[in-house]
Amino acid sequence: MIVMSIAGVDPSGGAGVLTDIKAFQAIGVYGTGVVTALTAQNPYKFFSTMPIPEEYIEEQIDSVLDAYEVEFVKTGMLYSPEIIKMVSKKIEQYDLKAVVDPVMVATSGGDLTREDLAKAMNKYLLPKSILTTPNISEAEKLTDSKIASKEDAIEASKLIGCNNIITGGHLDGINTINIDGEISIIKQELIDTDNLHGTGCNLSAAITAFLAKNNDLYTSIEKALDYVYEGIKNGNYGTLIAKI
Ligand code: PXL
Repeated sequence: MIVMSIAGVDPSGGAGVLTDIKAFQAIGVYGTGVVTALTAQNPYKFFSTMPIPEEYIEEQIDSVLDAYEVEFVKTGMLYSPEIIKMVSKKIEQYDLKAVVDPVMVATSGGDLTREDLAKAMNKYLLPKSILTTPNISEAEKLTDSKIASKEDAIEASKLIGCNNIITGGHLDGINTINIDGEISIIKQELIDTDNLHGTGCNLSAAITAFLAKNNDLYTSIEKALDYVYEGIKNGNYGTLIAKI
């Protein structure tokens, strides 16, 4: 069971490819990591982004997949429409099952993308993906709508071009799941903490790992939501620590 993260590096280890690998490891699958960009940041402050050239991201993907059989991949910070296009080409080429975290802006306020990526994600990436995991503001960008209620989230989930979970951290803990057009709601208790850096990365990485362990999509989402909840509850140093 080898999975892949294609994402940016947060050197403080709370988000991005480093945290993805930790989640993969905690859940018991072997993680590989392709880097799309370096960032300089910590859980409280975002300093800057240094993107990796697109051809070099492609070379990293090819070099790993040249050696390893990978079925499930998770994407995080993709930074530009060109990178999104290239990654969607790779998904097709290697017949990958992709969980897409449609990262656009860091919780700390840093800009993780060169420009509005929603259009490129909708056009190239989501139609080839098995799941996307937007938070409320990402779902608003993907669907060009406003989400202020459970009903709004359900409507938005129907507009997104693949299976999705719209996470409810900013909607009273109401997670809206749409799998093959069937809507489910999983409501979670919100924990009063600012220890939330990397929650989105952890969720999509955990879903990917649970899928690789042969869970179906809904079960993988359920288990990953529990995993992240435990991580937030047990977190320290301003970031998540998962215990399973
Ligand atoms: O959670 C979004 C995210 C994704 N990828 C990287 C990040 C962040 C948020 O800080 O730093 C590299």
